[in-house]
Amino acid sequence: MEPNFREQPKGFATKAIHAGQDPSQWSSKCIVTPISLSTTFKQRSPGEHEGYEYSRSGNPTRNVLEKCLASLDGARYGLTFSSGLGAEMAVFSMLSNGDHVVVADDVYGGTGRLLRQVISRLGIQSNFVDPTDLLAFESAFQSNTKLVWIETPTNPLIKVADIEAISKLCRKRNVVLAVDNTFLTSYFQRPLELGADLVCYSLTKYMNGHSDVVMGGITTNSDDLFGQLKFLQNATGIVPSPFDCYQVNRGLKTLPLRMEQHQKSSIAVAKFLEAHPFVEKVLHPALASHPQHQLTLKQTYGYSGVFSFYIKGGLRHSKAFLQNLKIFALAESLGGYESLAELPLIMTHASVPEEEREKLGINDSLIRLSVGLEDVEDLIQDLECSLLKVMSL
Ligand code: P1T
Repeated sequence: MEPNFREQPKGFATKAIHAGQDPSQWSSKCIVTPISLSTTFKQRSPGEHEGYEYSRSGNPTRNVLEKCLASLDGARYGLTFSSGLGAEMAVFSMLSNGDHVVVADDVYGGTGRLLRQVISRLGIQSNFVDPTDLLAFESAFQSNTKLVWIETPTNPLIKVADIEAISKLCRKRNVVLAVDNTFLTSYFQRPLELGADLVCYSLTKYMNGHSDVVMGGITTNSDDLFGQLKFLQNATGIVPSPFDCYQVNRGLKTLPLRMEQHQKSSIAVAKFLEAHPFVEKVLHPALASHPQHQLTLKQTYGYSGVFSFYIKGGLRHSKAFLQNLKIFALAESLGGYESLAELPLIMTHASVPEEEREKLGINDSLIRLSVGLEDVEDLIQDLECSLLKVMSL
């Protein structure tokens, strides 16, 4: 039986193709957004210009992408940054010495590293709490808490947090809620609809979808947050290049098609793994075995291609499994058309403190897959052959 997610309203694909792209904004009326390479723009008189003055503060190609991103999230504003972590740096830079952040305990390793090893030096402390335990989450709030940062689903343990419930906790206390929506994209989850204040992305992943750009993005409906972030984008200089903006804008045109196929293939792969004797456990929210399966169906419009599983045996087995794969490449990242597999313990989450990793279950048997757009029969066969090899070790 196929999972019964929230129904996607009509119109998303049209927005992905047309929002922000109006040809009449270009003197040549070109249909495809041009790559505007000029770093500077001629002014009529000092301080008087046509909307652009210097490419760090605003660029025509970037502007198209930012409008399209905003539209896909149903947001008033969109902003782009030189990487996902760059976007996070802008969000954390809104805080001041003495402020406090409540963070989901399972987040991308680089997000934890940024908070633990960089932002903490500015006198901003963070508490890492399980976002699926609302009571524990609420009790982590302090009088100086200014920001809540969650990923849902989380990387790499695929825990699903209740965005609406957490947004109510934040609203009561006037705390900003930021949701990292990298794993699901605007197509499968729109956190602003559920009460979030900021939606953050590593656009490097599904939104671009072709593993050839590193970029971050933020969308919001708040005039105040947009104003602060727009200022920080320019003042800190964490901006993407016009060529990269062109690529991501192009990638968005096929987002719905790609995500539909990622969803189909990842569910088929997850079901195959769940039935396999050498697999201990599969963490995939579209499967009924996932602890937040019902919440997932209520909150999201579908599921992407990234999920994790525990293989039987130890490090010897997980390493051999990854090395024997022929189609899945052993590599970090996710969300491209190509399938990837990795060991978070040693790769993407190596910077998480050891005791924290043990507590969470990021161990030597945890494998994360990013199911790509190859023929799913070939992907399943690849996994099956590799599992067969390691079973006999
Ligand atoms: O890599 P960058 O564009 O800077 O994005 C950082 C980031 C932010 N949020 C999430 C949920 C992420 O997964 C990432 C980057 N993640 C990987 C590179 C990875 O393999 O998990």
